[in-house]
Amino acid sequence: MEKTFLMVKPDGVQRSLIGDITARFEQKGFKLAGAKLMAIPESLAEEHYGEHKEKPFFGELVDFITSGPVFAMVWEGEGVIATARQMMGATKPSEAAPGTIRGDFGVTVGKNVIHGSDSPESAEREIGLFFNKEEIVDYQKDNLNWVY
Ligand code: RTP
Ligand code: MG
Repeated sequence: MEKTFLMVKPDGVQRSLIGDITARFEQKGFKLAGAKLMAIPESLAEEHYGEHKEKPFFGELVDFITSGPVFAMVWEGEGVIATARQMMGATKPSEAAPGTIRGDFGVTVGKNVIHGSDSPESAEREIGLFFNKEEIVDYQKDNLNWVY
């Protein structure tokens, strides 16, 4: 089954949004496969956001994502990579629709509450960067028979 990497960013953790954000993906019908609260080392932040290395905001982005704990998660489900991006909303909260996570909780692009993988390739790469194999749990969830 398809998996994606999602992360409540330091602003979301500080604003007590872990529960609300996690609930949205549970209620949608996706399955949590791994989760942990963690501090991101600078080297991991630089690797994770490597695609933005040349951008003017790269330094700020790395400083922000390492400024406090994040809540890292792996979620599983049919089409979860694209659907989670829809549920997150546009990168700029000012352009994110109401009802999306960034639309409901964010104000500025720098503190936009959540990260999500943007493709199957980045999902595989980011899950590998943040989680060991033993931290990803394979289990049955019977209520999902009513989702699929
Ligand atoms: P993310 O990677 O965090 O899930 O966000 P995203 O795919 O929606 O956006 P992306 O283009 O990958 O940008 C990564 C993060 O960089 C910050 N950003 N700041 N100051 C700026 O103009 C600017 N542009 C992007 C945002 O926090 C964005 O989430
Ligand atoms: Mg991105």
